[in-house]
Amino acid sequence: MSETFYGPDFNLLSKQDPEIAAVLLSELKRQQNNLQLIASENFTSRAVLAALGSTLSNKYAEGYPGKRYYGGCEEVDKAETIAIDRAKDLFGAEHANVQPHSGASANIAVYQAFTKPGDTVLAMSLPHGGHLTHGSKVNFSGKWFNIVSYGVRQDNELIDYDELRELAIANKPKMICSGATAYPSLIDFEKVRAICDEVGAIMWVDAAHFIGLVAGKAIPSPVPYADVVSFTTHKVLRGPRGGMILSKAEHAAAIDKAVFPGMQGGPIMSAVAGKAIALAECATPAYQKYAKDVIINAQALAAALEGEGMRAVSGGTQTHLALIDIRSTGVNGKVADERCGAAGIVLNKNSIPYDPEAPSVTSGIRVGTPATTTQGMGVEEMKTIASLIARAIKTDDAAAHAAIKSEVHALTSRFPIYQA
Ligand code: DSN
Repeated sequence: MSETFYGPDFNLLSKQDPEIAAVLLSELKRQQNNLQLIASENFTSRAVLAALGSTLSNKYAEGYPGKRYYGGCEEVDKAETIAIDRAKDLFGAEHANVQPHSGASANIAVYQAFTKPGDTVLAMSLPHGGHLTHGSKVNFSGKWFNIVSYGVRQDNELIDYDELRELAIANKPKMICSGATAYPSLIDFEKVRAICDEVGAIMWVDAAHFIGLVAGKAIPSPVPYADVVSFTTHKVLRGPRGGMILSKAEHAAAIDKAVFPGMQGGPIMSAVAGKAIALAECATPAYQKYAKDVIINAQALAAALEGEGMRAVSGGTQTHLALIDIRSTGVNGKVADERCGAAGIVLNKNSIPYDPEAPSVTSGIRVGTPATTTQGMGVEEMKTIASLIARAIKTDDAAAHAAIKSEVHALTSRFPIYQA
């Protein structure tokens, strides 16, 4: 069954390069047979996969539609123009750049468009959920910029907007960034805009995690408030791996120049076409229902994990992910991640706010529902998944993990993906 999913080209690949063909096949089976709860992953459509495997991959197209540095760009120009128009329509944005290869690339372009090395930027602290490119000391952002971090309050685990305002007034940042990898609540963009206006800072929203929920009209959009919104296209949004930037018209030239030639050369045109396809999919009523279901499922999963004696950080979730404090189980995040993996449940260990454990160990796990919701799972399955997670975490017995894995297989085979 799996072999036929890839189509006739897979037979060619199998003959030419059996080693890599085997990897493609076993990764397909891994995605089909395990529970995929990584909050930043999803199952993209076959139409998007078709674009990624197309001859658009062969084309160099440095520049922008109508202003390229290479000949023969008339067809890829159409794909990029369609992607730009769809992004502007879907998000009500004044400008869209669809070329960044990834979220990190998009963020390099944002820094470049609005700041110079050494400038002060206010961003969410990594241990409280910020992204790597929001000032990690081992990332370009932490090395080249003066990053001042804000976090969440210890009592309610929500962003402390008072602290954010005080830090903004004290440090006069060039840019204030909102967005996170492990923040289950909504961000108050109106409040952040007011703080940016008060101190004259650029408002940058890194919407990588939640932009798909915005696309599906399931949560409020940052686009009307922010100067610039960067994001990845492969999370809830369910497109190909890649990045994108939306901005106000006044910043269009700075963004485009920062992406090319500032940050990268030729765009990956097969991915640009895939982004266009995903954006059209996001504009459908079916996707809007999906986005709402993702949140309903995340809330059900968080509640069921609480029912198993664990604690949902900030009391639950308003998005696609939940951050779970698992200290009550006596097991740390690293061990929980390994035990769940042995049971066919793919999730990640994650620091919780004010975590006493090191980032390599952690006291928490992060669970997300974009992929299982794409499979068609609902609230009942979330309850089952919570129970499977709890059982997997609480035992170190290999036979017990094997038994849970069989139950995982039974569940995932009721919600098949990527069939021939
Ligand atoms: N690495 C990504 C995540 O999993 O959250 C950040 O975009």
